[in-house]
Amino acid sequence: MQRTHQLFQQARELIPGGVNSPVRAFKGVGGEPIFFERGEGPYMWDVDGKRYVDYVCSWGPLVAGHADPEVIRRVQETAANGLSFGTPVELEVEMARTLCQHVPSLEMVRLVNSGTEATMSALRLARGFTGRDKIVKFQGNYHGHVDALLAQAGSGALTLGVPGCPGVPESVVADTLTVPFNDIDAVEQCFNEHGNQIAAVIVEPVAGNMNCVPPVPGFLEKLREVCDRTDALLIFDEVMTGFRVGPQCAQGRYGVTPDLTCLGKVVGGGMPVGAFGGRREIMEGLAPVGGVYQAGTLSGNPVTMAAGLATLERITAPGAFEGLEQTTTRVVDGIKERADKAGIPLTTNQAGSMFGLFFTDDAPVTRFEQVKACDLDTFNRFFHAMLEEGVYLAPAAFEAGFVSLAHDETAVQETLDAAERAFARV
Ligand code: HOZ
Repeated sequence: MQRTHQLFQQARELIPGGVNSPVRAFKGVGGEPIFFERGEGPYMWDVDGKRYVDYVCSWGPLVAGHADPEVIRRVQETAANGLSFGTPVELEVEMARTLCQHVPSLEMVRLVNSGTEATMSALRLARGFTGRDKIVKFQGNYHGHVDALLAQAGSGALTLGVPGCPGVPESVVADTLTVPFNDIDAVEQCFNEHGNQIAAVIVEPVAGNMNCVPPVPGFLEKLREVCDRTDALLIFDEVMTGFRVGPQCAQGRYGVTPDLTCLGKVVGGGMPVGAFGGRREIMEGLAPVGGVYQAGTLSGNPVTMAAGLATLERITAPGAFEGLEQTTTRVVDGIKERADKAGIPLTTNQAGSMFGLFFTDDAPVTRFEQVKACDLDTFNRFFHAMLEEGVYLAPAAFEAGFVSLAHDETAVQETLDAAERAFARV
C-alpha cells in the first residue's frame, strides 16, 4: 500500500480531507482511502496493483461494469468529434427520448450535470409550479448537497454525524419538514398540519443513503394519495434507484407514478450527469418556456450522452435486468448464509441490483432508527477483512451496495469465498 499511502499524504495537503467527496475518506470505517487506477468488468485495481471485486460501482453508475468495451468505444468515437459545444446536439434528443420511453412519469426531461443539480432544480420547479414554499423530506434520505435538503440527511452527513450543516442559514431550511421514512402515520399527520402549504414531497423510493431500505407496502401509495389530496407534487429522487431497481426505475417496480423524477448516475454511465423530468405542464414552467430559471454550460454534452446511452442500451436490453437481479440475489443470499454459518447476526435487504448488509438480527430493517442501531464495529471489521480479501464494499455502513452486469459467476464465487474467510475473523 505504499503508493496509495503516499498519494493520500499529498492529497491531504491539497484537497480538504484528501478527497473530493466526504464518504470516500474512510472516516466511518477507519484507515485511509485507497487510490484506484484501472477497472475492467467487475474488478478494479489500486495503484499498488491489488485487484478487488467491486460492489460500489462508482456509487451506482457502472451498471455495465468497469470499462465496458461498447461504452468506451462510443465515448471515444464521440469525443473525437469534440467534447462540448454549448449548443443543442442530437445525442441529447436521443437521451431525452430514451428516458421518456423507459421512465413512466416522464413526458419531458431536462439534462443537468449531477444529481444535486437535478434535485435542486426539481425543488425550485415544484415551488414555482405550486406557488408554495414548504417541502417534505424523509429522515436518512439524501438528495445531494442542496442547502434545503441537508436537514437530517443520510450518506456522508450521517456517516460523519453532521446534525445540521454550518453555512446553511436557518431561513433556508425553515420550510423543510422532515418525517421518518416508511412511517405512513407520520406522513398523514404532517399533511394534516401543513397540507395546503406543501409544494412537494421528495423521497428516495428505495432509500439508498441509509444503507438500502425498500419502501414498506403502502408507503409510496400513501405519498401519492396525500399529494393528490392537497395538490402537492410528488418527487421521486431516482438518482440512485434509476435503472438500478428496475428497467423502469422504482416507479415502474412499485407502480406509483410521481409528478417529477430526478435521475443521475446510471444515466451518465460513469460520466457526470443529472436529469429531472415529469409531466409536460410542469416541465414547461422552466425557462425559456416558463419563468423558473435553470441553466448549465456542460448540460447535455455529447460525451456524457454517448456513455449514458450505451449504458442504458445494455441495462434495458431484454432479459438484462432480470439476470442482474438474480446475480444480486446470489451475492446477498450467499453472504447471509456465510454470516449465519459463522454465527454473526446479519440482516440483508435487496431491491433489484442494490443491496444492504446490516449487522443486526432485528429483521426486516425498514426504519432509520434500526439502521442507526446496527453494530457498526462489526461492519467496520468486516469491511476491512473483505478489503484484505480483495472485495471492495462501500466504505461506510450507511451506503447501499451495487452489482453490475459484469459480475459473473467467477466474481460472485470469489466474493462468497472471501466473505466466508472474513466472517471467520470478525
Ligand atoms: N453521495 C455518494 C454516496 N451516497 C458518494 C459519492 C462519492 O463519494 O463519490
